[in-house]
Amino acid sequence: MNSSAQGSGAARIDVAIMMGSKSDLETMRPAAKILEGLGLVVEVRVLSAHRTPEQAATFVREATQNGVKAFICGAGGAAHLAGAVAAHTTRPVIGVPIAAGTLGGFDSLLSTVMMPPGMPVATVAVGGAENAGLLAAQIIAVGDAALASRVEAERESRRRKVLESDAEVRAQFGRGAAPTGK
Ligand code: C2R
Repeated sequence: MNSSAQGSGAARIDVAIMMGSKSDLETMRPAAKILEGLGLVVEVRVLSAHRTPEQAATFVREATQNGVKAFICGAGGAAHLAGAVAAHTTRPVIGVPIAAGTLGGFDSLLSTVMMPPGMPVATVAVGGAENAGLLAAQIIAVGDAALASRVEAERESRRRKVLESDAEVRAQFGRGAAPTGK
């Protein structure tokens, strides 16, 4: 992870991953992991629309100027981070609702997804950081053939794992089972 603490500098960043609190980090880590595995450069920041509104807005504007291709924003509770980020950029913004507090994530899901017309936030499942990373990669891959083949290979490896599980389970039951010798 690129975890430069100040501004966004001149280094190439493909995807900015933001979260409202450090308490969101373990939920958000899979986004960074999948993106880095696909060869993309991420910058990961703890910045809050509520608690650090100015720093969050400055980061988004600077990252946009520096060519970031997508933002992923995770927040729990009254999750306004993704919407606030969308207000400062026209790059794609993907929201990850986080289950924090008493309502199990339904609060953050609605706060993230129910954006007004003109301000889209592509919202994944509660806790769906891995899908957020994959979605960002798929968006970027539209203009990047090498990345597109890495995304396709990743999809293929999931396909293969399911088919291996299928073969294993079929071997235990019914017509897929190995003959018992009776
Ligand atoms: P703490 O654990 O720091 O008390 O935060 C965070 O994302 C976290 O899930 C509790 C929850 O508050 C969320 N938070 C937001 C925003 N900033 C922090 N929803 C925001 O800007 O939307």
